[in-house]
Amino acid sequence: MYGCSHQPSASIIPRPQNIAYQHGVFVLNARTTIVADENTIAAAEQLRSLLKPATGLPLDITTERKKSRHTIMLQLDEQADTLGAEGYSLEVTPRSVIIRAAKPAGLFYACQTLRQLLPIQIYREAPVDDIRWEIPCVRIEDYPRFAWRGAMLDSARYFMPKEFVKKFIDLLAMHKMNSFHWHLTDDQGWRIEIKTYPQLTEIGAWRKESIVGHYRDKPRKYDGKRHGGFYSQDDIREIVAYARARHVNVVPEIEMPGHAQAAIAAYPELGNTQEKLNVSTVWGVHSNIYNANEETILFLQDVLTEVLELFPGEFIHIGGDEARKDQWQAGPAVQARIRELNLKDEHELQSYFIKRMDAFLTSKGRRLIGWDEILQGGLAPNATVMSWRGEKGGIAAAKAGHDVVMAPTAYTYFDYYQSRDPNEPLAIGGYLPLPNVYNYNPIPKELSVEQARHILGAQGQLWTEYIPHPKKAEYMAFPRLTALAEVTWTQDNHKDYDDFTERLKTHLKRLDALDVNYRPLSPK
Ligand code: TNX
Repeated sequence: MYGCSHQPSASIIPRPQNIAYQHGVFVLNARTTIVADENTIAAAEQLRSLLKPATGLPLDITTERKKSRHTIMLQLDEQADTLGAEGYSLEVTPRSVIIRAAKPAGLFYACQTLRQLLPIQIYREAPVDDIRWEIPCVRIEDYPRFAWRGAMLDSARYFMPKEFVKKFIDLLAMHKMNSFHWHLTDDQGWRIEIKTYPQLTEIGAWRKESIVGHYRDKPRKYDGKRHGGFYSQDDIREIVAYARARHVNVVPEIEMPGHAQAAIAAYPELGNTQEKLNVSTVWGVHSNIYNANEETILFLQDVLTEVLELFPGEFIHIGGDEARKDQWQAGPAVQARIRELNLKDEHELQSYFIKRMDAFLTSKGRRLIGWDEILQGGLAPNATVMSWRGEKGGIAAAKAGHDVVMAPTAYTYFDYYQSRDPNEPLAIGGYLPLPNVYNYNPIPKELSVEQARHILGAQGQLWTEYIPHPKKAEYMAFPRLTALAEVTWTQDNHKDYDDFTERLKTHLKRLDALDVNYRPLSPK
């Protein structure tokens, strides 16, 4: 056993691209120091605070490059950029740990790997007794396959408390995922404070009650309990900063022109009918969509102006999905607008609507992203497409030279059932067991190498119609999200489902330590 108790493999998820185990171990103890310079001091402090709770070790940080034993060295090194902006190398010998990356994100991911090389108790939040903090000697070179490795959380159908949003972001970062798509508005709730339009949250953030059971149940049942909540702009700044410190970009989604009933309930002039609407208490696709008046477009641009101040990331998601056109067809004002703008039909009007947002966001130096329905009636020039109704929309967009994020229902909808067990907790429907997620390849065969460069990556969707609280969100997200982490990080030829499930057994113990209510693995 060459003195190494961890041979031959540590259970790292997502699996690194290249990993070679060597003999021996590095032991983290009271003599260990972290060596940093002015470029890596922030990463060093972050590493110290990752290691401190469970080990209780003070771990001094020094900027002297002394060649002593027991050092963890962090180096930012432009030479390391062959491994890309998020790649890193990690070399563990009995004397030292050396981490190199071209950019801070790489250092961060190396530290995530280092944690996974340690005993699983490293994920505990208070000192663990009787443990030798051994790290097996390895050489790792690692970098992600895709730039967009994400998950979407729907905070609109059920309000998700701020503390859970942070926990979710932490879990993404631990899995080297870098994109948190935050669904903030929908028919059943508006969840982001907009100072110019206070009724969006005063009225739009609250609904009378919620469905109990499935919305197709007959008779439909309700809980009779008011539900709601929203994130103040301070909450959002806090969450965005929290994510940023973990190299997670937050992509806010403000839905338009459909899924707009909560906003129309708050400001009826945004709608198409004179009817007084409530914040919706049912699920499904609604007819109440924004009208396309100039005032409404300007209202949404005002909303986006506040959104841009809160979310510094490049991408802003404008929804675009499931906008039923019946009210536009029936509405004389909308029909007049279609004629005035010289458009063919309602699809072209939707396209016009999205193009206005695209031009607006582009003028502010940002990029619009929307669900694949934004292809209908013509894609806006700078738009990126999130392909959910299968991969067709994504393929068409990539062929037309647009960037794409893959989010197809068949592989990435974590609101679907995880097994056929009748005791599985209530879900929206569908069937998406763990191996199906794992075996997904976000690059469709139909694309040439050149076109495939437009596939930025993939993300998992946590729609919450049937997920009223964080514990159920964790149940639905895990372990499927760990599989998606490997889909988006690890090269396809390094993936192996059996090997993954072996590693997952250890990894689930880490999730236990983090109090994640994952779904247990099905027996083979
Ligand atoms: C479709 S996916 C929707 C959501 C629902 C989801 C439920 C998408 C862009 N729209 O509004 O929550 O199905 O699976």
